[in-house]
Amino acid sequence: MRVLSGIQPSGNLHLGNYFAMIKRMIDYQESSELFCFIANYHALTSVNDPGLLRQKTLDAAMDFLALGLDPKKSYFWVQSDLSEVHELSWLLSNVTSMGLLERSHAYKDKTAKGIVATHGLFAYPVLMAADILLYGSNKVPVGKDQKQHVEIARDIATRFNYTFGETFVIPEADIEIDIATIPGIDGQKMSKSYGNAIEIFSEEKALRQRVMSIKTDSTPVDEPKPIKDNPLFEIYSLFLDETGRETLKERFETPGLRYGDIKKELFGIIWEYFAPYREKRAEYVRNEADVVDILRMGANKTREVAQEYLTKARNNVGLNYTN
Ligand code: AQP
Repeated sequence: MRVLSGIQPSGNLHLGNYFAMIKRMIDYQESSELFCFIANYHALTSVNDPGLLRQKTLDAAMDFLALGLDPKKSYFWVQSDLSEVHELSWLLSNVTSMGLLERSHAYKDKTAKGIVATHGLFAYPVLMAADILLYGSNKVPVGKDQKQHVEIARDIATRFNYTFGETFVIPEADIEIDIATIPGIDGQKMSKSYGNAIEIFSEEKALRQRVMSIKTDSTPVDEPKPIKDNPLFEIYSLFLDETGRETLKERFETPGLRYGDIKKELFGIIWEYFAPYREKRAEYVRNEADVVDILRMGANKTREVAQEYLTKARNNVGLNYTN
């Protein structure tokens, strides 16, 4: 089985990215063929600072490697190293109706938040479909925000296969229900670009400050605290198993709990959880040239798979006019 997912280097990676996607991808390495890429073409829809894009691309690569992505076992590359994806994107564009793209929630949400409504942002789901279909992916582990995009990829693949004959694998989204949408410190979806993220590789002081500013309600100390729509409870729960979650729930429901104490505890848990990964990451930072080599080799290895699907698609639509 092929499992694929990507991440935009549009900022620093956060707990939402980690628990909904990165951690699950890394777990998949044991049982599947894993395809993982840094989506820098996609990031261009929101980043227009070249230095920042370069830096965040390398940062994301180091994050993934430190968190356990094994480039020998898996396919790991930077999206822009395989321009094949653009050719496929164009082929897919021609079986994609405007109506399908107009229904994209992500496009509507982003433009409502002030991101300029460019053609790139509008066509984002087509490029994402190309990312998925180019490698014959069966499963796409994502957070709930990306579910619709995977459904669009399925629609496009189905339409293409129907029009030009069997070409692509029809992929499916893989969403973990318990962690479908992880809230940020303001209770909205945690996002790199909304200024509400808890970053996994923050400095100690910045991390403490972030955790201490998680939004809480004004329930008096001597009353039970709500757990529903409570970002503090939800973020803390990410680090617990079922029994731990039950215990945390009881603590919230017992009068006397102080949010400030829970936040301090949570800071300690996050800091400890990522400690071994921080050390590994520091090694990659010291050896940046090795990271670049890993990415180049990853692109070469992945190109072979991309060529196979692209050639098939080119032939099936009739671009190969010598046949
Ligand atoms: N808050 C979240 N809860 C659950 N899943 C999340 N993901 C992101 N935020 C949450 C999942 O992380 C993966 C990578 O996301 P992405 O970088 O490709 O794009 P995104 O969904 O747009 O993430 P951000 O952080 O919100 O980035 P910006 O601010 O640049 O748009 C995806 O699987 C996503 O579902």
